[in-house]
Amino acid sequence: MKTIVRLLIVAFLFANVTEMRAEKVKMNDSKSRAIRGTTAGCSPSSTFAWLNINNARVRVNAGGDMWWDLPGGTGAKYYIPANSSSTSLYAGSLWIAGLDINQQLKCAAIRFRQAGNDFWTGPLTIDGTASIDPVTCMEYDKMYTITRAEVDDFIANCDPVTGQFMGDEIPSSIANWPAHGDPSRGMSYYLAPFYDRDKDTHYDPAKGDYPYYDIENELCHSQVPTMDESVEGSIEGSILADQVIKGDHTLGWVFNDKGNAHTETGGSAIGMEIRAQAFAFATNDEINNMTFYSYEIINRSTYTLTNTYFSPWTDVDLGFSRDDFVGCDVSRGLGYGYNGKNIGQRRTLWDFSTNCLAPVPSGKSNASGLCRSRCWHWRKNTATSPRKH
Ligand SMILES: [Ca+2]
Ligand SMILES: [Ca+2]
Ligand SMILES: [Ca+2]
Repeated sequence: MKTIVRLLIVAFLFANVTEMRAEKVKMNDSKSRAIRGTTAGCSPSSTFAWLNINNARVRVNAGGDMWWDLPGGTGAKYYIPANSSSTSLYAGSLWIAGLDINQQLKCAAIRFRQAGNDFWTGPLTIDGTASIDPVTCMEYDKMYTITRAEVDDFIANCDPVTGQFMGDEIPSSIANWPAHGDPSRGMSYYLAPFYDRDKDTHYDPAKGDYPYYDIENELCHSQVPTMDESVEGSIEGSILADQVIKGDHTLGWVFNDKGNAHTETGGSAIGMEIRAQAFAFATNDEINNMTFYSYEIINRSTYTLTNTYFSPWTDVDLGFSRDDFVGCDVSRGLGYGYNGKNIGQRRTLWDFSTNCLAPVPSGKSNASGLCRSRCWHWRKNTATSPRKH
């Protein structure tokens, strides 16, 4: 049984930050912890990419954390304005915890990786063991970067009737799009969303298939369920119809909590596969100052995780960190940070939203039904927040 939820985080940055400082070492907790759970011996991720199409220039790491540079020791990498050296966020990650059938706490969460790590790259097997091996972890230690402009150009080079690609060469970002996993290694056949032009359930850009930006704003045109690996995800004519890539610039990656021992939390592994996107729009309004993060969280284990909680953990460092204050607006689901000293107008906000209910209700064996009847529309220049349907 699989529980799928989708979580969206929006970082709104209204910043005119001029302070810079050398970042402190955030944490060095070396106390020993009991380490439990089945592990695969994967190495920590080392890959990152930049989201940089608008007024924010943001480093995103593939290992479940973002906005900062641990190996390089150079700290915050959430630059705004994009062409400046000013930063407004230090680090962020995803926290997940819940109870298994024996009421045992399972959790996956990281902060600064100096005390350990709970996340590794790559998809898990769909056979119930939710397993992975070091080779797969390493193979997927990468970011898939694509832009809406690349896909628009690609479509313009496809025959409008047959879909056949008529250009000289398919761009590598489209040719190498990770649409499919390897079923012979236990993975789901469907990984990254793609538009299946010829409806043959296989990704083939030479025949006009493309990474699935919602070009025509036609989402939810079908009620066909998706991501149902009980039938290997083979949904005729509508593969991943309610899952799209978003933004004008998109980073995609897959990570999990089964690649090795949870040395950050000391908790037991859950068996979560997380398909993540970081994206941004280039606009002439306030969206140009925002970045977005979307997580599809899939429970690949055979047990139901009850009393489940998710949280996007965020460490605000609005320039100089020691005068920062934080708060929240519960009714609007907003967090915010601001400077305690009156040195210019500076603030940063982040918005948490999900199109599924979280925590997953106790006793639900499969909450994916909560998701299927809903989807998001992303309309450039018209939506300041995702619209729910
Ligand atoms: Ca196809
Ligand atoms: Ca901070
Ligand atoms: Ca500050």
